[in-house]
Amino acid sequence: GEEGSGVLKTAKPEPAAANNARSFPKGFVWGTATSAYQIEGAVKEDGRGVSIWDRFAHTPGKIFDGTNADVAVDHYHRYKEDVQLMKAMGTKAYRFSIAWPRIFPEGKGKVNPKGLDFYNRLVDELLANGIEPFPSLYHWDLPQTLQERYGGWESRETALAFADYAGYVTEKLSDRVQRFFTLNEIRTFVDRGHESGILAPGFKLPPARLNQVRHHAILAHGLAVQAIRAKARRGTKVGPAENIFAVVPIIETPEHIKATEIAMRELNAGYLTAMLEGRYTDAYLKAAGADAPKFTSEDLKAIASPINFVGINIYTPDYYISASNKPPGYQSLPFNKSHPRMVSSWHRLGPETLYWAPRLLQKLWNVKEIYITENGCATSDEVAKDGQVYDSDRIMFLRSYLTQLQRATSEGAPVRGYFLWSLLDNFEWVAGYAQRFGAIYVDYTTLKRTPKLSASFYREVIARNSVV
Ligand code: PSG
Repeated sequence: GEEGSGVLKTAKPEPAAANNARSFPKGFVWGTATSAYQIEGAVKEDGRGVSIWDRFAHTPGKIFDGTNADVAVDHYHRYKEDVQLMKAMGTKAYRFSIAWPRIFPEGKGKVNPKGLDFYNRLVDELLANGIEPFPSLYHWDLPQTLQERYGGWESRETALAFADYAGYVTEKLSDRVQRFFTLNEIRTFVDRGHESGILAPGFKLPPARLNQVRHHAILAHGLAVQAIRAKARRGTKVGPAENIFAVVPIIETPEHIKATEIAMRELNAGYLTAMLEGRYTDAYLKAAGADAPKFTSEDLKAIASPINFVGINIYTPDYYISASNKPPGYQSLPFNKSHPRMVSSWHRLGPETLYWAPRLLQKLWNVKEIYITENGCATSDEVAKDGQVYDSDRIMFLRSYLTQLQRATSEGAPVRGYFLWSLLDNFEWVAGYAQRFGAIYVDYTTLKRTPKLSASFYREVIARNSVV
């Protein structure tokens, strides 16, 4: 039959080279990633409840282009077409998120079976097409009721409700789903949603309350891991998908590498470090002082519940050098004005992040299984006269990052898979539809999908299991 459309239809992959120095390990998992609010649309269908993102996006002045994701790219109705597009690229895995307010419209209490049905259909469609589902249980769309009734992540109640929801989904899907991610990017929704307030729910909390929000979010992760274990069918695996500070020693000398190891542990102290060590670091607690979160040793035990893998979303670098003359021994480097930038204001080019993050996770915490749960970039894509989208800049970005990832796996870093953000152009949060991250272009008037040139590039990478 027809394989996809546009650029993908004409591209013929070369046979995989037998012994290519740029190869990835056998069985390496190649996938794409999306999230519910960013692609689904159908926000009022089949009993879905309201989320904090519906509320936020409908508040005038919050979204750059004044849009919302009521329709988004209509994935809720077009999921079958989208699965065919994944298949045409040769991907064998798909990371999506489950919308909590579709399952529990009020966050807890009464369940909505029709909401679950959508994910049942999606999972079945993926499996029928040889694509492994990797769902995340939370990608920022908190049920609005939990925000109003409990103050959202400011309350422990939200963490408890999340664990119940996670257990319920596990009970229903783990006959077909082997791997779950708990929460996507705790750092981003905590800091940007509750400190700068540019993401939902749009708060600017003082430090003590902000630290408590962060504690409840990592507690939610830990309690969900326990709930998933309790309800799992045999072989269910679970881990976080965190936006770590991706630190890089700008010069690879032993002292700068040492400094970067310390920086990695301390910068991520409120997130991955706590999850992997079951403690807040002394420096973290000292810096917080009287504003430190309130917690029990039971909390810390839950937060550090054993996980099967660590998912990391990686976009932008933080460069470090040693500063042995002043404790704690590391010093961040400011970016030169001319450092290569991507379209998103926060995004700078730093391919070495995909080498250093896995290496540091292995070195510091002996992590045995790592997924790159997101990597990609927005580019200024346009449809050319011939109907194609020639995103050579995205290809350059991906090639440079994947080359560094291959360096990591060739040295034995335990990276098992990579998910390109994103499958499709979609609702990019505060940027609305103004930033396109997809390997597949979406015309926002007709919702027609057109694979970009980068989709052909990615298909080549996958077919050869090698960065080319
Ligand atoms: C990721 C990284 C940064 C900011 C925002 C994100 N950073 O380094 O400053 S959001 C993340 C998210 C997904 C987004 C995608 C692109 O998980 O939903 O669409 O990355 O921003």
